[in-house]
Amino acid sequence: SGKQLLSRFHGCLVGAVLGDCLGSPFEGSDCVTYDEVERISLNMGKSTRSSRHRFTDDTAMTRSLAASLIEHNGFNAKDMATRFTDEFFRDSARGYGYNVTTVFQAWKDETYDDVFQPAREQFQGSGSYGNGGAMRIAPVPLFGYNFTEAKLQELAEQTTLLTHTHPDALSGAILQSFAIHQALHETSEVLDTQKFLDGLIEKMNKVEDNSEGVSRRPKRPSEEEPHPYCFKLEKIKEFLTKDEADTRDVVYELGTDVSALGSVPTAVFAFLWCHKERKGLEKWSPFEQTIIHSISLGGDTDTIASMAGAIAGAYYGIEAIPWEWQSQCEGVADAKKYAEDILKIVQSNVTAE
Ligand code: R7I
Ligand code: MG
Ligand code: MG
Ligand code: MG
Repeated sequence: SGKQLLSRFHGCLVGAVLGDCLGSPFEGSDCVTYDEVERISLNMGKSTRSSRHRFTDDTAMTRSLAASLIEHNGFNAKDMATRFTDEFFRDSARGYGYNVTTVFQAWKDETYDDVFQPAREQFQGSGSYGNGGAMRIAPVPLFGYNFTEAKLQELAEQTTLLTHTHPDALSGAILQSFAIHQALHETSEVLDTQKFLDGLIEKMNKVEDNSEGVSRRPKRPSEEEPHPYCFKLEKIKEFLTKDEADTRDVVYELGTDVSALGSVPTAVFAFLWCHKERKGLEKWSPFEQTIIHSISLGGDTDTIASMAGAIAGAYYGIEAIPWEWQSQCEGVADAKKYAEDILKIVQSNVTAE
């Protein structure tokens, strides 16, 4: 129903903001205990007013991406690039990745002549493999709620190519889009996590085979693992067959770094792992577990918690997200407005067809 869908759209973008805000105090640290997450990110026992959490670049770029899709009813490269850049120069102290800021500078200097060129020149021409494309992708699967797999992939690639051209960055953004898209469409109350992963593996196999990739997609240099995302999704399947997972094993196998390959599968894992009640997290709901567990893995905590939060929010809906958490985080009301505007477009596009 319409209401249920609005709840999922709200949940997705609010989940993304919350993960970013609550995860950012721990970005770059080692594994974090659940107690520390509760004390610092959740301000347990403290007044919430005085300790509002700021969002970082993850949310800043998500907002620009959403606003651009809404304004143009789809992808407009120059407009999206302009919004990313204006936002960066308006408020650059949001913890942006170091290299992506040179893309913003080049756009500004070259007056957005060829918006795709600066990203191609990153890292001596191999392109950034950072998770910056994936971290801001949530509006894409919302906007593409009724899209085919191929169309959703294309939109994810277009928005990512503005700053990240490395195949790993593209595939990471595509995987995160598929994960949110599946979560939005998932109606069973008890999730079949193996089936959820099989769905992602089937889609990512095609992506990684490169058979259906768009022509401008750069070829992946021959590497040890030809299907690195599918490989990690299989690892997640293994973890999920067990009752407990050692954090060090998860970090070792899946990663918690700023690369797309070392963080997007981890976010998918956190969502699926926390669908069941987990040791040490008994007092929390599955959505809450997802955020807390994501942060506890350490490393790129804002981004992993944000991506996991977006998937979880898309599945559990806004009702699953505690008001207390929402009120502590900057940008929640705006996230809801973006979700509503995107849903309106999705629904009017259906009527128009
Ligand atoms: O991907 P990006 O937008 O960064 C996002 C991350 C998130 O964690 C945010 O929360 C924020 O903290 O930053 O920005 P990029 O600058 O494109 O990539 C991030 C980092 O990944 C770079 O600064 C590099 O350290 C690393 N990196 C690479 N290193 C070597 N070779 C990305 N691509 C390469 C590469 O090809
Ligand atoms: Mg950040
Ligand atoms: Mg193959
Ligand atoms: Mg980060």
